[in-house]
Amino acid sequence: MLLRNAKIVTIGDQDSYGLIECGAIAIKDGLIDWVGADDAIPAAYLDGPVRNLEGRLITPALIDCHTHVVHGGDRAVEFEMRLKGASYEEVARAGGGIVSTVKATREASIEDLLTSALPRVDALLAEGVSVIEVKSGYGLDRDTELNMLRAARMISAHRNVRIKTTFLGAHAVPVEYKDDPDGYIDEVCIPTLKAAHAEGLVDAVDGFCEGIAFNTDQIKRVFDAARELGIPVKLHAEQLSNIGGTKLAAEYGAISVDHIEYATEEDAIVMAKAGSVAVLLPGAFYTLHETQLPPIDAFRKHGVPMAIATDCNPGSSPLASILLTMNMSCTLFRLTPEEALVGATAHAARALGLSDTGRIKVGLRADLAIWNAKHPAELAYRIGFNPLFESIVGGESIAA
Ligand code: DI6
Ligand code: FE
Repeated sequence: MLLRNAKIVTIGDQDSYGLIECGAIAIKDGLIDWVGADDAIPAAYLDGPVRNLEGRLITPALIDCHTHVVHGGDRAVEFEMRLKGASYEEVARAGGGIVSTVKATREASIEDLLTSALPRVDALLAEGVSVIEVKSGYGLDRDTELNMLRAARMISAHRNVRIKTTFLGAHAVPVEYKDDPDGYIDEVCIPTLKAAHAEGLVDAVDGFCEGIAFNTDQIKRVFDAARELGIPVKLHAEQLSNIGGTKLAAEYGAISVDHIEYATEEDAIVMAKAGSVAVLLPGAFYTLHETQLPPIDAFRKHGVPMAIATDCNPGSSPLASILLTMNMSCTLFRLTPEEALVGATAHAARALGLSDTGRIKVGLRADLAIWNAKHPAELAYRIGFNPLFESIVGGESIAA
């Protein structure tokens, strides 16, 4: 198939738009076979099916590289309680907070988990997303953590989307281990990681390194287990304070370090050395009324690739829009629209360890988004407006 008469945003190797004003893309066997100027199309491609895109914009399909779309229940009532003045303790005493999501997730069947995740997935797909990362971490017991990962993997049997699953057993301390987080790590988290890996369910291992979650020693034990199994690691770090998670993650060659509002320039330097991607999550920053900005200038200065993601979760980021995430990354974090688009494509791919998608380049998967837009900055610019015309995932066209 040949797509012609389009404005193409290839995302060049310099992490710039890489604009082709009037271009064409040839797709063969699900891969990009040729890309170039419309007036230089090799004759052979003109013999096959040709589509005239009438000047529309083509970008790499978007990638949401950090989500918790699989979970039970929601926390809308808690949201309302807090806005009526309830304190964190009152919310917790009323059974709210992360504990309530763990309870609802444990009560859900795999089918329930899948069914409740699909509308969130659909919202992302409607905006041109082709890859979604999904974390466990609301089960915090063996069976529920495994069910979360199984449900996540089932998504791609129901939708044309690629799913990457991340084991996040070290997300929170469950009530039954309230006074023994070390016991939880050693007796539940690590054995569950091994079981999930044995079932082939784990693409990466994550943790929440924070005062309210796990310290660096506890995360280190999880990372050692991951290393033994040969699984790449990533980490929720320095979201609310700086306790050294970024440096630990870099020591383990983390593919990404996520949140990192409280990271320092020194952290940026170790991330650059380790080749870790900085995953910025403006939805959580917005929801939590956070004021500490991630060290964007230090990431730029030291060449740390910046990705952005929704962090779609029922507590700190009930956000299922990658386009709004791009807008927030510009407005709240002062990314340029170009950085936002690279962050939701090429760098998001890298944060997942994927080298076959995220750019428009010969040999990569034909994962494309076609927009009713004239300039790529339009994608980050509008709020609550979706200009998607069509998605192409692995060469297969999906009408918007
Ligand atoms: N960071 C967060 O902000 C959330 N998890 C995490 O690792 C909070 C999750 C929740 O409140 O449900
Ligand atoms: Fe998260």
